[in-house]
Amino acid sequence: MKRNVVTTTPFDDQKPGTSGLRKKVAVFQAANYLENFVQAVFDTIFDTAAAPPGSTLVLGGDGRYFNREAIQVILRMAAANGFGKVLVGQGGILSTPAASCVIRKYGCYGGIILSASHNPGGPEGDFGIKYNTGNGGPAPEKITAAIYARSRVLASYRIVEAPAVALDSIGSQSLGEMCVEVIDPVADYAELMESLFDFDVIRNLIGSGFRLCFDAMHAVTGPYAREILERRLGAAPGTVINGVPLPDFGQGHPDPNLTYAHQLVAIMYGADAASTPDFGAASDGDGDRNMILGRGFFVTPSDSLAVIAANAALVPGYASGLAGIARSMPTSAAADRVAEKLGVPCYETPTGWKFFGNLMDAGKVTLCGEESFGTGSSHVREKDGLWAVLFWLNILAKRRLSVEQIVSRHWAEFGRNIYSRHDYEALPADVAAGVMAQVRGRFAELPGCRLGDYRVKFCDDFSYVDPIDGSLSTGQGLRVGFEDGSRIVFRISGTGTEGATLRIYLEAIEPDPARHQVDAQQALAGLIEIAQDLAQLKQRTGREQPTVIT
Ligand code: VG1
Ligand code: CO
Repeated sequence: MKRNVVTTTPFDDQKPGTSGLRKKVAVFQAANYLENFVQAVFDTIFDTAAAPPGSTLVLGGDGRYFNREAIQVILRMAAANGFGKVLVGQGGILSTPAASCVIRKYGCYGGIILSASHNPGGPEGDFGIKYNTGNGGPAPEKITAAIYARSRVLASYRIVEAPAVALDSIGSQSLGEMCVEVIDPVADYAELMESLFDFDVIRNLIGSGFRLCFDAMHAVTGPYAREILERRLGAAPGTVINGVPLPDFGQGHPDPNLTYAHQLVAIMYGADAASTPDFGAASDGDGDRNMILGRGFFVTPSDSLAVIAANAALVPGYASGLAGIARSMPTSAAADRVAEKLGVPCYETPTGWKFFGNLMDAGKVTLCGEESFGTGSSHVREKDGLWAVLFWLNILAKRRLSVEQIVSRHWAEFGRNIYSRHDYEALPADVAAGVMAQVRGRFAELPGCRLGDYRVKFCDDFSYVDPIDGSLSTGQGLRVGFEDGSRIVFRISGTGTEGATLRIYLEAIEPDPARHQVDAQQALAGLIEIAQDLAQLKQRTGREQPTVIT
C-alpha cells in the first residue's frame, strides 16, 4: 500500500465554532480542504507524530450529502497516520450520541463525527466535522484552538492510496496495516438505553393505548428510533415518521423546533383531539437534539431539563440520585430551582456541549441541558435526543399523567420561567457586531435603572472559569439581569455558515400559578420591547421581526 505525503497550502478559515467546523458543502469539496483539517486534528491530538500504536478511532456521520466521500478520505488518512483500527458505522452512519457511546464503550482514542447538525444538507447545504476525545465528548476549547492554529500552518498531509472501503456490510477489512471494522450503528446505543430506562414499564404504557409520534426529519435518528420505539418498545409501525435518512434530509431543515418540525406540529396540534397522539418528539440531523410535545402542548427545552431532573428518581438509571445539574448560561434557570430542592449543585456554563465534559468526567454533574433543544446526561458526553424522549416516556409511564399535566404541576411547585429565543439569522457580520457593541455600550449606565416594568440588577459579558481545569472562556454572551430574576441575553451564534446570527434569549419569572397558562410571547412582550430598545434592533438590522422564534 502506498503512503503519500501530499504537499498543500493551509487555509485560514478552519476555526471550529460552537460545535466543530461547519461550512457549505462546496467549501469542503475544494481540493485539500477536508484533508487539511483532518491532518490538523491528527497533528494536534498525538503527542508524537503518529497515533499511539494500536489506537482506535471511531468514525461516522449523519448521512448528509458528502458523508460517504469524506469517510473514504478520512479512512485513508487514518491509515497513513498510524491508527490501528477504525470503527465506522454501517453506511457511514453514526448519530452524535451513538458515536460518543461507542468511543466510551470500546475505550477508543477518539472519534470524528461528520455533521452540520440541524443545518440543511445537500449540494447547496452545509457539511461539518468535529473531533471528540477519548471521554466521548467534543474536544475542549484548548484542543480546538490548537487544531485551528495547526490548520493555518501545515504544509502537507498523509494519506494512503487504496480502493474505496465497502461501508455497507458489517465486518472487518484491512486498509494497509489498519483494520476497518464496519459496525452496527444502532446496537451499542440501543443496549445503553435499555440499561438506563425501564423498557417494561414503557412497553406497558404503549400497550395500554398510549400513542406517540416521532419525527426523525429524514435525518440520522430514523434507524435508531425504529429499533428502539417500534421494535423494542412495541410502538405501532409508522410511529416513526420521516424515518429514512436522506442526503438532503428530504429538502427539509432537520431542526426540531416548532418552525421546522411542521409535520409533527400539525399532527400534535390536530383539530381532533381524539386522534391526536399523546406524545410527540423530533430530533435533529445528527440525533443530539430533541423537541418534546404533548397533545397541543410544547415543552420548552429549559423546562424539559427541569422536569427530567425533578422526576429522575422514577428512572432506573438515575434512581440513586443526581450528582448535580449543569445548564448553559442562556438556558432558563428552571433547573436551578430543582437542583436547589434536591440539594445538589447547579453549574452555569458557556453555550456548547464541550463545556459540560469536565464536570461530567469529574463526577460533579449527572444531567446537562441547553435551551437549544439539547438535553443529556453522563451516560455519554454529548447531548442525546432519543435519550430525552425515552426519559419522558419513562416518566409518563410511571406517572400516567399527560405531558401538559406534568409540566403544569411542575410549574405549580417550582414557579414558571417563561422563556423564548429570538433569532435574527444571516445578518451582515458588521451589523451583528454593531448590535453587540450597542448593547455593551449601555452597560455602564444600566445597573439600577428602571426599564419598563423591570429594574436592572446587573449587566456583564459572560465569562467562565472551568472549575476542573481552571481554563477561562470569555465573550460568551451579554447578560442583562433584572431584580426579579428575569433576564435578556444577547449572543452571536457560532454554528452558522451564512453571515452572522444574533440570538436574543428572554426569560421572565412568573411565580403566580394563576398566570402560568399565559402565552409566552405575550408574557415576554415587555422584555422584548426592552431588548429592541437596548439594541436598537429595528434601526440596526432593518428587520421588523426575528427569523425564527423558539
Ligand atoms: C447552537 C446552540 C448551542 C448548541 C450548538 C450545537 O450553537 O445554540 O446551544 O450547543 O448549536 O448544537 P450557536 O453557537 O449557534 O448558538 V448541534 O445540535 O449543532 O451539535
Ligand atoms: Co445536533
